Amino acid sequence: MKKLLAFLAAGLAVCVLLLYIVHDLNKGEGYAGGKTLTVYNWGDYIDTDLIKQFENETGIKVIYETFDSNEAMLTKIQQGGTTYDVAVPSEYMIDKMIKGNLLLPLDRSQLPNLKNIDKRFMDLPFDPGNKYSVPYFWGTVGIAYNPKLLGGKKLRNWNDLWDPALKHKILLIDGAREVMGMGLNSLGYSLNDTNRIHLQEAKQKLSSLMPNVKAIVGDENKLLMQNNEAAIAVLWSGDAADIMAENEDIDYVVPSEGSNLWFDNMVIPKTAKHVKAAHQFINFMLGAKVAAQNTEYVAYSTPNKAALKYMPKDMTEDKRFYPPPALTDRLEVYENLGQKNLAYYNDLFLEFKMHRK
Ligand code: N2P
Repeated sequence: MKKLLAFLAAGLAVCVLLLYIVHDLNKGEGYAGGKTLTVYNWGDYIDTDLIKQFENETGIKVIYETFDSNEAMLTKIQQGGTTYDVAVPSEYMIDKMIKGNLLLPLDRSQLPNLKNIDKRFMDLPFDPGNKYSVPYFWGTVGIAYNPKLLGGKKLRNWNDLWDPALKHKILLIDGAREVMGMGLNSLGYSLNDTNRIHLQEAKQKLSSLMPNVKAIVGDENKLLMQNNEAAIAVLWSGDAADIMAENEDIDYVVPSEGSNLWFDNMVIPKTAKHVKAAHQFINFMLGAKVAAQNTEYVAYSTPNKAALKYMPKDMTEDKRFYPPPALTDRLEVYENLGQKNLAYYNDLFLEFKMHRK
């Protein structure tokens, strides 16, 4: 009997210990009892050495996850399975998340490095006063192409892509706003157009581009272009910069009909469990030297003015990736078009991908 009791007591002790560990892990504390921070960012969008540096400097363990579209990020945050402490949405999604009460206001007193950001990237319409978000990277959408694989052909406009000579040559970003925006701009419409007839026209026009489309891809576009396996890619500017650093033959152009100017900012979702650590991480990423190293690594354009002096001039003086206001002024920023319109964009994009007429 005594043996049985001892056995039951030992079993109970093991159960209590396991419950304690599970509870501890759910709180985001690791086995060692140290703090953790869960960061949710776009793929290929950070120098991972900097994550290690942050961990060494603060003792906070970073759990790092990636997404490949704003829509996928939003769904995951809303599902709530994982609680993210820092995320990096784009402007129209930030507007949507603010309106949906999904973000926590930032505590400026914990972000002294915010002074490093160029005023040009602060106080933008999607987050007046930067109450909820701080700039991470910015850029354009355009065309990267390899004239050597196109018999010397130069591309300047969206409409150039419909040339029958470009059969099976084009890679497209797997993004509804980007591809629909290109269709709309190619017709002379705004990339924020919500007129159903215009949107249908854009989808029809995109369907007629299909013979020239080689693939609709995510970050794989970079290797395909670098290795001369594809001649043209519609992509975000930073990916073009990255590709061009590896393959000198490639050029990048922002099409003359107009295109998208975008901003990706760091935010703290309302469900965050480690708000202080989230501020520490954001402030760390805003540091001038850290931002310079991160920018050299990911090749996107930094809004961090103080970082520029630590970066090579051939990078910061390249007007294709640091376009002056004269160019950016004629580009459009995606607006939050509301649930119904965004769903309509997504549906048309899906139909396009499925080759439906
Ligand atoms: C990086 C993705 C950049 C996202 N791979 C542009 N919003």
